[in-house]
Amino acid sequence: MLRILSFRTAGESHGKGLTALLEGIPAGLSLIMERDVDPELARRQQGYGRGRRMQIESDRADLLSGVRLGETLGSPLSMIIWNRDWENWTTAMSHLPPDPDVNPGSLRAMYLPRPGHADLVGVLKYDRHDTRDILERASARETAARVACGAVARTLLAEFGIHVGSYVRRIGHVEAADPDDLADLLDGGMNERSDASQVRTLDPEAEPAMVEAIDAAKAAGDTLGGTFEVVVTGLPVGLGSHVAWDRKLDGRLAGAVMSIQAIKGVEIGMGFESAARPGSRVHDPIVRDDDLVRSGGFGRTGNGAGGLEGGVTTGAPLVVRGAMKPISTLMKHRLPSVDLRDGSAAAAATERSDTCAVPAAAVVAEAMVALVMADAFLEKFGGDSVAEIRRNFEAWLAYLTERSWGERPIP
Ligand code: EPS
Repeated sequence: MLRILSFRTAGESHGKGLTALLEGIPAGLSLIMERDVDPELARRQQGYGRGRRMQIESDRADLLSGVRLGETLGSPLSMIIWNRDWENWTTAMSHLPPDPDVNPGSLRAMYLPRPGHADLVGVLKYDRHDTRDILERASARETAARVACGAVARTLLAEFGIHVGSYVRRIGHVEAADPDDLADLLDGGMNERSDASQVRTLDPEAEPAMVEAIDAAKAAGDTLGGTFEVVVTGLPVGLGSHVAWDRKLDGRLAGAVMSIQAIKGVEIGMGFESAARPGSRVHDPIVRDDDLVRSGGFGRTGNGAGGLEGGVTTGAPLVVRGAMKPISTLMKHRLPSVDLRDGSAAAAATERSDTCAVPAAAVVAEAMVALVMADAFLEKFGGDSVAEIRRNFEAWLAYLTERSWGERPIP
């Protein structure tokens, strides 16, 4: 999915912390953790319906390498997000073999795999017995490290006037109305509006119903999923490519968003709806518009394509939607499962979790989309420094402005 940038995360949910290693960011990018990364980590912690863990944590990225005197060096960035909750888990998550005298309960083993979670497939695949050996890494806590990497990617994109935002479209059965002023929100102002809502919706009328649905699910000991939309503005035409399957941006974006815990569907632009319509009501008519320099002087009268044609950016806003299933830890509606100790039928395990994390998932999806789009940007305009990339980018914009209508001689 990523061709120029690469990133890795490590860490267990209740281990000491999460590590992120990001390579491929050019030199000369102004980067300050407190300004550029920590606020994104804080955004990920928000959202109505989160569990008590988010009151324990106050995520910050501790930078170990890659920046000197406020600017990136072009070297790998390594960051650690310390888990505050670790101090409550030092026995259960110790890297040392257990003390023979330890109270077995303090090891917090779990033998009742949750349907929908990685618990069962993980213990079978990795030949473990305690599902904690799996669930600690499968946990969506890992997404904090992704958001730290994504925050750096979006800082790079912002240098070139490219902004990433998101909002929630659905929580359970409650669907928000389409924002009628979406166009006004596209200059980086989207998150100001969506972050002001506790469920990150742009529809003030849907908000109370969404909150009510989360309250009802919580009271019932159940969980709720939903859908969100990520929008990227300011992209120039020509990122990605139609020439090879693994260079098409639709696939790169879908893979990146689908890799987020609990995401079960991704759409680009009109997505599944386009399958139900005739072509004449799907494709966006092309018009000339000399003001749209980043689109090469061409516009579209709609954006059903979601900013991509042939896996290549058109210059229109990129629209990526994701569907999140409900979290698989159920407090009361515990589904049938099997006890891994003796094979007997038993209700699935339960432990502290979120009732709904769709608002946070949208922030994580912003991070993944930012990484893919920064990667595609570097693929086209790449260089070792921000200044070199700027020269390449400006040359492209100049070419788009000056490109002639010249006819080719017929050979
Ligand atoms: C999360 C931290 C986790 C969960 C959640 C995401 O903390 P804990 O398990 O200690 O409550 O709140 O992860 C899940 C719901 C899950 O199923 O993995 C976080 O930091 O986002």
